[in-house]
Amino acid sequence: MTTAIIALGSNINPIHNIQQASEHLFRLPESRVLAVSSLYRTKPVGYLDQPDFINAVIAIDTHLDKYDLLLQLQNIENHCGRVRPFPNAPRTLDLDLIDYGNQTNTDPKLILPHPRAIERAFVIVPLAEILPDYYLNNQKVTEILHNLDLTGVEKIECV
Ligand code: PH2
Ligand code: MG
Ligand code: MG
Repeated sequence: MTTAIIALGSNINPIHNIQQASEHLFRLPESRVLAVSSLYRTKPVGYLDQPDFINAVIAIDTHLDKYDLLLQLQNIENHCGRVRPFPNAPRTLDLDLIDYGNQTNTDPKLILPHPRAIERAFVIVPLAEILPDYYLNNQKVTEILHNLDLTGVEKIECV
């Protein structure tokens, strides 16, 4: 069994899409959901001229190989109608594999841990909510959180 961390993001019909995606994650083969974060409304990072995102993080235990898991995540993205008109365009659903059992992978198709995760409050805040003691890039999540600017990341109390 390997623990994997999955970041969910959407800024087109986002609450619906994130809920759909989490239902799919509960049905992943050879896997079991360990924890689901709250939903967070977040200001776009990078390309700014787009709607706010909804972000969340889900932790699973899985027997799937990391590439099989990646394929499953891509299938869920496609099922939820992901289109990529241009880089960083608003997205119906983005599922990023953030970490897989603390393994390092340098294959450009699947870099692990996710190279930008530790800079992104929209990933670290929900991760810290569910697994504060987890280590990402050999750093405790609460310590990563401590060094981040958390503006623009707001927990949704009630959907
Ligand atoms: N995803 C991006 C780029 N910028 N900003 C927020 N707030 N949330 C995201 O999920 C996000 C982003 C690329 O995947
Ligand atoms: Mg992404
Ligand atoms: Mg992605």
